Amino acid sequence: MMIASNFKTNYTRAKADSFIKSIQACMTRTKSEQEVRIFAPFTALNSFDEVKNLKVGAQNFYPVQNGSFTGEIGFEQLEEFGIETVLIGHSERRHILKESHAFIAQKYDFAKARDAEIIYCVGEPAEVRMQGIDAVMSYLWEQFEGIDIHYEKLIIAYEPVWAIGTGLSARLEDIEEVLERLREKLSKPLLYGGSVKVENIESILHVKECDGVLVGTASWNEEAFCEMIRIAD
Ligand code: G2H
Repeated sequence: MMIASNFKTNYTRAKADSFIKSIQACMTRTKSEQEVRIFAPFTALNSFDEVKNLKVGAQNFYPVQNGSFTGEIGFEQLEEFGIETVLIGHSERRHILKESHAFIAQKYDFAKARDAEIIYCVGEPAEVRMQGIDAVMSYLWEQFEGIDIHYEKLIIAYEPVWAIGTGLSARLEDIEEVLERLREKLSKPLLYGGSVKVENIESILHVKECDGVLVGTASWNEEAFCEMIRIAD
């Protein structure tokens, strides 16, 4: 199982640092067969000692090693902190930051060429969900166009846009239906994301074909995130 925390645009460096250290301590108290990831803000990407299967990752990057891209972070700067895992295609970047699919695919290819682990996020908006499962799947498959689905270090996160940060997780049967349909073509780990919390993580992790979760809001409390790791253990 994989359990990943996405800090999004939260935490000062000191707070993120103490959060990560406390999760490392939490993991020493668990069997921790599961893989844990923490996607911290750039300002908190210190070099952390690896504890069991916990890795700190980057929420974003610009698809260059370095260069003249004012305000952006290239891969050289991530590698300096030993970052080996990145998020690509998160709905907030697709919809709020207006990243095009072509740009997302470019980022994917770049991270792949650098041999990074990629958590690739896909998800449909509410209006597509209302049209039924076939519309949802067509929408999701479009998000895989030009994406090498055989890349060894690919992990997929299914995150319905309408469930993100709303407190309203998708129904278990809907998650299962989508993951089963994705599984027909994808052999990589499948995560679910969208209002995962202490109260629902166990049932979500029991969904067929679910290999883990990507958690935002509910993971920003270190006791809650530790409890989720314990539940997934
Ligand atoms: C989806 C998720 C984490 P939340 O963005 O990627 O956030 O758990 O707040 O819905």
